[in-house]
Amino acid sequence: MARCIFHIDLDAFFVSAEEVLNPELKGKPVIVGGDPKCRGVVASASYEARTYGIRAGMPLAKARCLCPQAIFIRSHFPLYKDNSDKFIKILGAFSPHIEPLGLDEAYLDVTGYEEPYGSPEKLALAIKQRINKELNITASVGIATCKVIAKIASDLSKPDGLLEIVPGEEQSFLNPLPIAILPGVGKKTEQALNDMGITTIRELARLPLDTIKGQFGATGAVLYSYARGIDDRKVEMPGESKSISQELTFVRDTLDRKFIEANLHSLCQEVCQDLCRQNKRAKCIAIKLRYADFKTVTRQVTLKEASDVTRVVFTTTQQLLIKALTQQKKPVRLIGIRISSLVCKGKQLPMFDSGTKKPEHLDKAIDKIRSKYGSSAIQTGNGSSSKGNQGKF
Ligand code: DCP
Ligand code: CA
Repeated sequence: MARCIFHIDLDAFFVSAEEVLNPELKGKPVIVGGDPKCRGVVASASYEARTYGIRAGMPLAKARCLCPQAIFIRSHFPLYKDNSDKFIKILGAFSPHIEPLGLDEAYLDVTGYEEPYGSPEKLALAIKQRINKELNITASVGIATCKVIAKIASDLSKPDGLLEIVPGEEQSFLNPLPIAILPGVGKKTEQALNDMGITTIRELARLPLDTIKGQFGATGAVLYSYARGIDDRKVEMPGESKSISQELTFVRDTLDRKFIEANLHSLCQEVCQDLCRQNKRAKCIAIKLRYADFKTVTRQVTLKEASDVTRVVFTTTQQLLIKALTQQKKPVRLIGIRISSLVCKGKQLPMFDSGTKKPEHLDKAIDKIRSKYGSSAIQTGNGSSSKGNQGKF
């Protein structure tokens, strides 16, 4: 039996939440992200602001150039979290099979649950109405037999949309769409496919599996399926995090290695505290550097032994940093760290004492104190307060 999957996504979420508190904002170009005189990027733009070319992720200063009359608002995360919790609760009243993604979107497997409503479309309308009534925010819904098509359908239907791709229509729906719409096709993959003369999903779907796998490896195999509207992924509650990341944008671009290192150390402390809370260790460690010209590089290594020790993570990232800074001598705008390949503690313990016992105990104690009393409760020699806007990798 074909599945009935919904992808539900709140429209201009942060902006919409702000408009509920201040209805005068409605119908105006509104940008949530902060003061355009400060550094930072657009988190959410109202649909009116988007008509000026403003998009999420764009520097606030650029957004102000595009639309000087726009209203800029700082983010209020507790407000968004509250709305997000209510949103997920509403969805739970319609089907128990929910997979939340971020704060404002979710997949819902409603197979069988649509019957009392008469059709999937009527069920989707009931969900949209309920969200609108309780949150005063519009949502867009994509309906399809699998996740990837439901997601594309909701994106294309925005704002306040509803788009159903009925079983059997998947391929004809996908065919004319640009490849960049497929999840997994980032800028690099898009360029590589363009270089092969492929711009639409129709063209992508004509590529033999061997060719696409040879070019893009495992991602290629996934794209091969998606381009044919095949996606067997279940709707399920996400497991524990697969990676942990932190990043910060400096108030001023800098070439000062010691300063960058001190901030990197703070980020390492934070991700290691997170690791400790999750009772995990990480094997893969990466740094991200964004330069003043917005060129972004990442450097990554895999540890011989998984670790959750700040000192180990910091030393590793410090080496990556020094290498990157030696290769590119440009002022740095942003630094980030991501640790992945997380393993539960107890697994992959070192077979031999590698002589790191003492610092590990020390770091463990420091990490414990920090997770209980906060980052500033104790400082080590490398400690430094972060001078920038902190966020995720
Ligand atoms: N967000 C952010 N930074 C980004 C992208 C998003 O902080 N670069 C936040 C703000 C958004 C929220 O996540 O309101 C949801 O992201 P969406 O991509 O769903 O964007 P919106 O809900 O704002 O708009 P849309 O109507 O396109 O869904
Ligand atoms: Ca959204």
